Amino acid sequence: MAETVFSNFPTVRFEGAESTNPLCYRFYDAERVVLGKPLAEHLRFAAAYWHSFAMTGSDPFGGPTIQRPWMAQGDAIAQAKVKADSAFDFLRVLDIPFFCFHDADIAPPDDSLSASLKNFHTVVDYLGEKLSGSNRKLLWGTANLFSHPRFMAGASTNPDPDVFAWSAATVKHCMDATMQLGGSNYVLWGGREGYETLLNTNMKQELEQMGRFLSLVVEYKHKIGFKGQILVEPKPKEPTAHQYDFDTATVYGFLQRFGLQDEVKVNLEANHATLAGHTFEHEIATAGALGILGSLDINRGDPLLGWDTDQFPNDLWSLSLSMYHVIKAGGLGLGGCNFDAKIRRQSFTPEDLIHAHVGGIDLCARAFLTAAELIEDGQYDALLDQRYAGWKTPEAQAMLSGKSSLEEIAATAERKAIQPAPQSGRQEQLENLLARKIYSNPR
Ligand code: XUL
Ligand code: CO
Repeated sequence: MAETVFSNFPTVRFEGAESTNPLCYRFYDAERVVLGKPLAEHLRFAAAYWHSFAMTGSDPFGGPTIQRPWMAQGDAIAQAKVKADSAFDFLRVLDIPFFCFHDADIAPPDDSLSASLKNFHTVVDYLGEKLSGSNRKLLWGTANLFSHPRFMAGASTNPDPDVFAWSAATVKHCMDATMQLGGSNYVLWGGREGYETLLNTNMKQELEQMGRFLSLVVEYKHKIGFKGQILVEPKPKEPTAHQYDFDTATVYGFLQRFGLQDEVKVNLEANHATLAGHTFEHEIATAGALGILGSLDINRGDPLLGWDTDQFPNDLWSLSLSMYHVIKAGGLGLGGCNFDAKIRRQSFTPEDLIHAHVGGIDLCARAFLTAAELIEDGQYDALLDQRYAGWKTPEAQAMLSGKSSLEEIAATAERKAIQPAPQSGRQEQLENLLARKIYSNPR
């Protein structure tokens, strides 16, 4: 393999909680079997092409700061290939299986649709060569339908049907590429599917367009025999003031309206959850309860800034609860943990990128081990079961299953002169149970 900016870094290894080596895993022991399978299979870690190999650290106040040496090497396709070599070498350093990409991250877009698609397929074929014979895999592919000015008023929700058609063509080719590369999922984040002002927006029309677009995607998935999952990624705002895919509950309502609730799941992101006024664990528990948990975008926001800062995670409390709800939902299945997180503007060296991922991977692993211990220990689930134990009686079951009518329930309640007694919610006791697991090293 050609020399890359990561060539000098050895592969990061598991060394245990006592290790003081800053570039080792202290908790992520990929092979370790927990709850019946290796940690690597539970967590399915992925690096994000856009944050790790494409973005340059520019922000609204200043230009690029991050070293992307491939940008200076040859023509645009040659640069894309050096970038791909570097991305695969980065996966080698972290020793993680997956990556995720948008079309625009891997290949240079062009002004015409056909020229853009030609570039895209050239680099997809190159990625295919790199994947074959390696143990790397594609977690998901997606289309960038938000950066180019043509998408400024949305992609599928654009008032101009030609932008809808351009977006449909792009997604078709991105789905083809995802299938060609053996991807496990295809993701749709509604970048600019929303509005800045109601004054120029026909919301009924735009929602109709978005529903049709998603139905087309699902139809095409079946037509080509793609075995992966179709995932929608909720986000409440940014870039638009009001995004239609606000949160998991909103997306579920939308899926039901278009009859897609058994076809589409969600890709949940921590910073999107907090922007929606939720926690990451809330979104995961909601998706679990609705049966649509698909995959995770791991990151965090900064509560003092309040926008989508996409930082690497550091909150073990929230992540442990998140992993608890992942396990309770039956695990991530074809999904995984994608680091949709970017290093800060001042962290411009290749080594910074490795530190960031090592910390994130270790935190997720530790959170998963903590959640698994909480489950194996049994006390927490027992207390939760106890809280709902009353529902196990035949009378309560009849109320829940629809066997009892409202009048029957009323008559029984009056006859028995029921008198519900207050019960403790035990919040602090439960918090202590979790805290004990979190503040001691996992076994
Ligand atoms: C944007 C975001 C995207 C999606 C993929 O906030 O999270 O990177 O994950 O388009
Ligand atoms: Co994301």
